Amino acid sequence: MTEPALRRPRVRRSLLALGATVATTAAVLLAPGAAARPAAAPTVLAPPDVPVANVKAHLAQLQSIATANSGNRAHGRPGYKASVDYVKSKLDAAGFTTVLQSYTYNGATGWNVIADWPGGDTAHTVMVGAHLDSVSAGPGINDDGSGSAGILEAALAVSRAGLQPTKHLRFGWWGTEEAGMVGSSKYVNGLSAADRSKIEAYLNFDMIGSPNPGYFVYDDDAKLDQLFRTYFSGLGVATEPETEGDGRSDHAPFKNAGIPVGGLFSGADYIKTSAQASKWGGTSGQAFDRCYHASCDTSANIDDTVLDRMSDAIAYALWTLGTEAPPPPGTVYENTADLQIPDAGAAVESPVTVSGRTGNAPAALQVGVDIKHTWRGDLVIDLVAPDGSTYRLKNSSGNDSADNVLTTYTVNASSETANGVWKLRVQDTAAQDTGYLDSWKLTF
Ligand code: DTR
Ligand code: ZN
Ligand code: ZN
Repeated sequence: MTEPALRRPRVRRSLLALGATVATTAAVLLAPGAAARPAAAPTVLAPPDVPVANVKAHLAQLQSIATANSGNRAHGRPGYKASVDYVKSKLDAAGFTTVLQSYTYNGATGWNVIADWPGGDTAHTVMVGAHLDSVSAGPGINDDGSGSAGILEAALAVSRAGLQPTKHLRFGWWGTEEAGMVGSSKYVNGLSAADRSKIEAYLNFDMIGSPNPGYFVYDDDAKLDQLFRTYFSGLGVATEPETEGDGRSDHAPFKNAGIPVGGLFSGADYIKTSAQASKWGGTSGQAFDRCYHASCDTSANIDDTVLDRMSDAIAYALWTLGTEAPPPPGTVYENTADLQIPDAGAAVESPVTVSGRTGNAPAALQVGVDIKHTWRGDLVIDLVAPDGSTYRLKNSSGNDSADNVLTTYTVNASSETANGVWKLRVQDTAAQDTGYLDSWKLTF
C-alpha cells in the first residue's frame, strides 16, 4: 500500500486532467545527438516504367516452352528446366551474377535461379521472388509465369538503368512451389543465421496477371504493406489485404525465418464480389482466375492492365527500398504519446516500431524511459521484444516515494530480431499515487 505522499499540485496539460490520453507524434527516428527535426526526405530515384510488352514477351516464351514440353513446366518435367535456362540466359546477358541451386524432390532434380545485381551493401539485402514451376495440368502462365516474368523484366530494368542501389538487390525464381514451397524452403534453410539477418525484406509475386483481377497487398509487414498501398494509391487503384495466401506461397519460409515479407497478388480461385467488381471492374460472381491450376492457364489467361501495374509496382519497390539509406548506428526509435497508467490497475503497453534494420538488436540496447508519477515505488516496468520476450527493467519498491522515473536502462537484446514492434509495459501496483508514461525510446 502506498503511504499518501505529499502530492504537489500537478501541472499537466488540461486534457490530461480529464483523464484523456494526448496522442503526440510517435515513433520518431532521431539521429544521435540530433534535436527532434523532420528527417530530410531521402532522394528516391524515380523507377522506370516496366514495359508490359516485354513482360508478355517473357510469358510468350514460357508458353512456347510449355507447348513444346507436354503442355507444362512442372517440377521434374523438361518444361521446368527449359524455363530455368530461359530465365538464366536473360539474366546472364544483363550482367547479373546467377546461380542455379539444385536439389532433389520426389526423385527428380529441381532448381532455384538466384540472381544478384552486383553492388549495394549486402548487409542490407532486398530480395524479390516468384515461383517458376507450374502444375502438371497446364503451362502456369498466370500461376506463376506472371510473377516470374514480372520480376525478370524488373531485373532487366535495373540493368538497363545501371542502377547503383545503396542496398543489395537479389532475385529468386523458385522451383517446386506447387508441391509445397520446396525450392524456396531449400534456399532459406540453406542460409546461415547471419545471412538470413542480412535479408531485410523479401517480396513475393505469385499470380499478378489474373484475368478477372483483384489488387491484393500482403499485410504481413507494416512497412512493406504501406509501400505497395502507397504505390497503388498514387495510381488511384484501391487495394485489399491479401488474406487467402498465408502459408501458401514462397514468402512463407522467409516469414517463418523472421524475415519481413511483402508482396502482391491478383487473385486465384476465390470469387470476386460485387463490391470488388465495383472498384476493380471485371465480373462479380466469377473467380479471379477461372483457370487456376488448369490447362487453360495459358498466355490468353492474362489481364494486361493488372500485369502492367503490378510489374511497375515491383520496380517501384526495388527502387524505393534499394536506394534507402540504411539507418545510421545510434538511431533512436521513440514513442512520445502520453499513456495513462491505471492506479493499482492492469499493465499498459506503449509500442515502438523498428524497421529497416538488419539482424538482431544490440547487446547493450538503450531503453530510455520518462514516466511522471508521484510515487515511483509503485511501478513495475518491462521491455517486451517483438517476439514477446520480456525483459524486466524495474521492480516495484514500495517505500521509494520519490517522484517520476527518468532513467535509461541497458538491455542485452542480442538474441532478439531488431525489426518489429517493441513495447514498454508499465504497471502501477499500489493504490493512491498516479501517473502516466510521457515518452520512451530505444537507441540502437
Ligand atoms: N499461387 C498459388 C498459391 C496461392 C493461392 N492463393 C494465394 C494468395 C497469395 C499468394 C499465393 C496464393 C499456388 O501457387 O498454388
Ligand atoms: Zn503460385
Ligand atoms: Zn499454383
